[in-house]
Amino acid sequence: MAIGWQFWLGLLGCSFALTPRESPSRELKELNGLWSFRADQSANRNQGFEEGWYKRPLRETGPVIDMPVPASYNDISQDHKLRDFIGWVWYEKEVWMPKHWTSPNAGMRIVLHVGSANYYSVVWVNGAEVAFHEGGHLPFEADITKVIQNSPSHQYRITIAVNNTLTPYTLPPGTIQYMTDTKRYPPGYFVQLTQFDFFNYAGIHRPVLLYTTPNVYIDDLTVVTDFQDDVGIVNYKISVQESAHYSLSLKLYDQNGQVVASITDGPPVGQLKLRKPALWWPYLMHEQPAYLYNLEVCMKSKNGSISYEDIYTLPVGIRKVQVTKTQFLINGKPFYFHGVNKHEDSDIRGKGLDWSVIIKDFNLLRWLGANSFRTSHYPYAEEIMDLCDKYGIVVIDECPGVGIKDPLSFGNKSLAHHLTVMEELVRRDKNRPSVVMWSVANEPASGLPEANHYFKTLISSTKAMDPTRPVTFVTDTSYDSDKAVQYTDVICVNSYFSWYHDSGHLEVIQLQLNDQFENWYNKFQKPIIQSEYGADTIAGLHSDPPVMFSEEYQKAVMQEYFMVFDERRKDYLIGELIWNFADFLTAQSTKRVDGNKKGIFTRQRQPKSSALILRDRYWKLANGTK
Ligand code: BDP
Repeated sequence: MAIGWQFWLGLLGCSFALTPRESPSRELKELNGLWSFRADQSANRNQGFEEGWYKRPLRETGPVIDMPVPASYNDISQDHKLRDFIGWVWYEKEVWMPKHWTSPNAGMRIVLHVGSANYYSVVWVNGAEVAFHEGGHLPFEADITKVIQNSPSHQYRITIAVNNTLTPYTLPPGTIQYMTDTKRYPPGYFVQLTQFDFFNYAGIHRPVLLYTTPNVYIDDLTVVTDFQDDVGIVNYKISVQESAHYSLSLKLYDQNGQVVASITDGPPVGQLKLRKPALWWPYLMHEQPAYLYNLEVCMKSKNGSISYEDIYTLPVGIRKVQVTKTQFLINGKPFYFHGVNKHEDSDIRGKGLDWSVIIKDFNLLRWLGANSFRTSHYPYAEEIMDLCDKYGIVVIDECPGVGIKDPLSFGNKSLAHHLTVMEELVRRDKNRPSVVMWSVANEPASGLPEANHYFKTLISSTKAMDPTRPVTFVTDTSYDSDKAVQYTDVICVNSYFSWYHDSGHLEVIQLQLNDQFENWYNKFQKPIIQSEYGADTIAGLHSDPPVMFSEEYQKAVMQEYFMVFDERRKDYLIGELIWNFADFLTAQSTKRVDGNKKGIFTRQRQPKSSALILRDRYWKLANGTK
C-alpha cells in the first residue's frame, strides 16, 4: 500500500538565494500564528489529494484543529496518533493582502517564502499549485504574483500539505516497514525506520512569509571577502532578473552609518576596497568581535516609461579562512573550536522556531565561553545563522546527510539529491562570515566501497560551488577502513569511549583517544576536530565513585578527554565539540529514557554540573590560560 507521496517525486522544487529582508523597495508580511490543520488519517494517506482538499476551505473537508506556525505538530495536541503520525498533514491560512499588492499594474512581484517544512511540501494559493519542495531544514519559495494579480481580491487561501515520510533516497534516509502478520499487528500497520538519533519532528518549522520585490529585481548577491596589509576587499557578484538594462550602485556602511566604500553605476561583478577594515573576528578572539558592515545594493532599471528600483542590504563580515596540515586559521591566526553540537529541539514546539529559546541558547553559549557550534545534523534557521554572524559564533554548517548507512542510499539517485541539498545550503549561507566550513554528512557508512565515489563527487562539487571554504564530513568509521576522509580538508571524528564501548571503564579513554588521534593524523596529515564525545546523564543523579548516567560520570568522561585534548592541541587537534549542548528528544527505544540525555544542559536549558567544568575550561582556553 502506498502512502501517497510518490506522486510528487520528480517534480521540480524551487529554491531561493537571498534571505528575505525589508527595504525601501521590499515589503514583508509574516503569516505566522494559527493555521487550520488536518492530518490525513486515511489508510493510504491520500484522501486529501483524491478529494482535492486544496480546492476549498479545509474546514469544509472535515474536522480541523488550530495549529501554531512555526512549530512541529507532534507535541501540540493530546492525540497520540498525531504525535507519531506519518503521512500528509494539511495546513491552511486565509490571508489578507494589502490592496496595492494585488493590482495587475502594481509593478511588483509577490513571493511566498517558507523557512522550512519537514519533509515534502506542496503549496497552493486559492487552489492553484505554486510550489513543491523536497527536504526539511531549508527554505523554498514560490512567485505567486500571477495567481494574486490575476484574481484581485482581499483574501487569499494558502494551503500547504506536508509529508514526513522518508525513503532510502531522502536526506536523512528512512524506510517504511509494513507489518502484515495479522495475528500480531492490526490491518494497515506500518512503522518508519530511521538511523538517526533525534525525533523526526514534522510540520511547518520556520516562518512563512510574503514579501515583495519590484518586477525587475536583485535575485542574488554573492560576496567573498579578503584583506591585504591594511586594505579590506569585498568581491561581489550581483544577479538581476527580468531586464538586461539596469544600473547598479553599491555602498558599504560601517557600524556608525558612514559610507566607507562605494561604486556608482558599477558592473555586476566587481570589487570594493576600504582602508583599515575592522575584521570579523570570532567571539572571544578579539575585543571587538563580529564586526559587520552593511552592503547596500541599489539597482535601477527603466523599461519605456516605467522605472524600477530595488534595494537590498546584506550584512558583510570581512574575514578569511585557511587550513594547513595542523591548523585552522581565521584571519591568519590559529583558531581552536571550543564549542558544542546542538539540535533545534525544545519542549512542546519540537523543531519549531522560537525566539525565546534561540536567545536563551545564545546567552548560554556565551556564558559557557563557547566560540562555535556544528549544526548537527541539518541546517538551522536563517534567524539563528543571522545571530551567529552578529555575535561571532563560528559555525560548521552541516546538511541533513545523517543516517546514510544502507548501500541503497549511496546510488546516483541519492547522490543527485544530496548535491541539490548542498547547492541549496551553499546558496543560502554562502555570504555568512560565521560559516567557516561545510559538513556534507554525519557518520555515514564511509567504510563501504560505494562511499569512495559518493564522497569524492559530493565534496569536490561542494568545493566547486564554494572554493572559499573547507569541506568536511563527520566520521565514526575506523581510520583504516574509511573511504571518504581522504577527500576532506579537516578530519572530524566522533567517539564514545567508555560509553558505547567499554561501558563504565573510564580508564580506557586516554589510551583509546590518543590512539584514535595518532592513527588519523599519521595516515592523512590533516588537522582534526573531536566533533562528538560525551555521556548520557540524568540531571540530579549522583554517584561517587562515578557510575554511568550520573552527573559525576559525565564529568569524569569529559575530564579524561580533556587530558588528551591538551596534549594533542599542541600539534594537530584544532577543536572539541561536546555532544550535546542540551538534552533532546529521540524516537522511543530501550536505549533512550525520554530522549538523549547527553546534554550539558537539560532540555529546559538548566545546567548539569558538567556545564560548569566545561565553562571553566572554555574560558581558560579563550584567555590562553589553559
Ligand atoms: C552519534 C550521533 C548522534 C547521536 C550520538 C549519541 O552522531 O546523532 O545522538 O551518537 O548516541 O553517533 O548520543
